[in-house]
Amino acid sequence: MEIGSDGARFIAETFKGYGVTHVFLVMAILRKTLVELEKVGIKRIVTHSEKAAAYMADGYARISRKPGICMAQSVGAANLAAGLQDPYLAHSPVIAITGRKKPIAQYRNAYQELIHGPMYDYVTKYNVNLDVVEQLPIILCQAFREATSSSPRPVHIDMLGFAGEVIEAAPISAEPVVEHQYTRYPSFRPEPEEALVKTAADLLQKATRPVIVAGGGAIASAAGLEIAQLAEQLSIPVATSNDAKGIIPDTHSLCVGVVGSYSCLSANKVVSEADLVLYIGSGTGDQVTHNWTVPNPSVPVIQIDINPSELGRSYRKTLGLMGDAKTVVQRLLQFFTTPKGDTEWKSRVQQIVNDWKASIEPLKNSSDTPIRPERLCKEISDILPSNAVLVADTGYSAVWSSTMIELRDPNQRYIRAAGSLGWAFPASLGAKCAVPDKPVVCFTGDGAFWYHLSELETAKRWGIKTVTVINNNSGFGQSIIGVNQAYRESPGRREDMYGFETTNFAKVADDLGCLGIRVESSDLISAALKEALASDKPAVVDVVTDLSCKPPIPWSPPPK
Ligand SMILES: Cc1ncc(C[n+]2csc(CCOP(=O)(O)OP(=O)(O)O)c2C)c(N)n1
Repeated sequence: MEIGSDGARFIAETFKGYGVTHVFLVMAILRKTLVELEKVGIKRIVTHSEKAAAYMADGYARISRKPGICMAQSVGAANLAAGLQDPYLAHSPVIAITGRKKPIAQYRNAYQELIHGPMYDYVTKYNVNLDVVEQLPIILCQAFREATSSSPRPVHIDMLGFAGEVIEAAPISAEPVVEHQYTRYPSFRPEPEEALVKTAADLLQKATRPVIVAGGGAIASAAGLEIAQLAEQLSIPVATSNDAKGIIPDTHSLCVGVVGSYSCLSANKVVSEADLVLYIGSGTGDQVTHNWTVPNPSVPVIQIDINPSELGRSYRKTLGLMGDAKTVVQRLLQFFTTPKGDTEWKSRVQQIVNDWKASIEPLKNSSDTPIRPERLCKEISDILPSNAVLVADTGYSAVWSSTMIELRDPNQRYIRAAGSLGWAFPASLGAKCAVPDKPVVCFTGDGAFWYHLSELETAKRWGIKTVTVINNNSGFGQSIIGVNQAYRESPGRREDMYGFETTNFAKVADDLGCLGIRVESSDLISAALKEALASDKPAVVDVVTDLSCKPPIPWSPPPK
């Protein structure tokens, strides 16, 4: 670095060294740094809200395996913090940078400013103030270390100066140091003692109805190949959390689908019938276990997790293996040299899966108008390119995409909101920035799309060519059941709680310089998706669907 350098140049050089290609922000933050970032070739994506910037950084991080960076000035800090909830829940390494006014403005009614730290406490694993430029080399490196290590999660740095200008303007003589270990996650691949792995292998060998449940940690570890090998060697069915959908293809003979509350009937049934559950990188929270009923709490469990605090958190009969998913499964594989071949359990599992697939087939082929979401999902499955990234929103968008869209190629990726409505569209733009050569398809409801509709302009401005498929039923479909339950028989304007004006998002997209295609008949979905994927503009496929359609309620084990 040049002699007489400053904080701005130091930050830009450090980001460059860590392999950062994009930062996502709302002005005004680190303005001098933005100039330096241009010089080193890092794209500065200015968004229309801080929350969208955080979601873009999140989508970028989940797909690139590198930290995603988002920034906001002092008054934007609360908006940015709100955008960290989803990456926090999804274990995604987002680095958030904000500015904070100088001490002279503190404790005397500073304009536009609250204390930032507490707003970030619950959405980060490392949340610090950076007050003098000499801290830059220490704190920037620690931010990358924290974000990518053990179980990844967001971090926050609050820099001095309402736009961080105190830090970026200050001279610094230190050279940037890049620790390559922390440019990507997982930064380390720890493994447990051999004896524990042997005990786990013995349990797996003896079980007659074992099942694997893979979670987001298995995706973070890129353990798909090893999980498929273990499953095939032992004829073990594989269920996944929503986050791990696609870790083995949905069409694999041992794949039983997504288990839990946003689930495939087949997965809940198979996991309920298992006599041993092998969790691989799964949080065992309420959603993946359908409120801790699937599997039954009495069932023995083997749990692999990089974070030892997770081992046995929800299931008391747990053998915990602390380590990286991919590495631990590789160690387990060493104990199984001959394939188990076909088993009674495998036949039973395949029967359950075939029955479930046959039961949804008519809906997937429906030609009803308005269009059924199941048909839309089938058309997406048929068209989705073999290297595509599918980004899904929460609520029914997560249920429809998790259960009805088939990922048939191991190179396809699936990410979904950890619960924040509206996440998917900006996250898909971030994902596309991470993999510009791959097709990125966003699957969202109209209620979710409204949140960050303005980012269509960002997509156009930066040429971020995603395809956004809107399941447009002019309302909050998932809210209807709850609203009806609240009203019961009483009269009233229940539709006010979930219904919207009819909106043609294709026209809106068109007006913003994107490609917009409105689809009102199921036989036209396929051509619209093809045209959108081939387009040289960001595209919106606005599919008019039926507000009354509901995915099936998740299967629960019968009470004993
Ligand atoms: C930030 C946030 N607010 C509210 C919710 C609750 N919520 C979940 S799904 C949903 C309705 C979603 O509507 P839409 O995106 O149109 O999809 P649809 O259910 O109609 O398929 C709502 C309000 C949420 N998950 N996140």
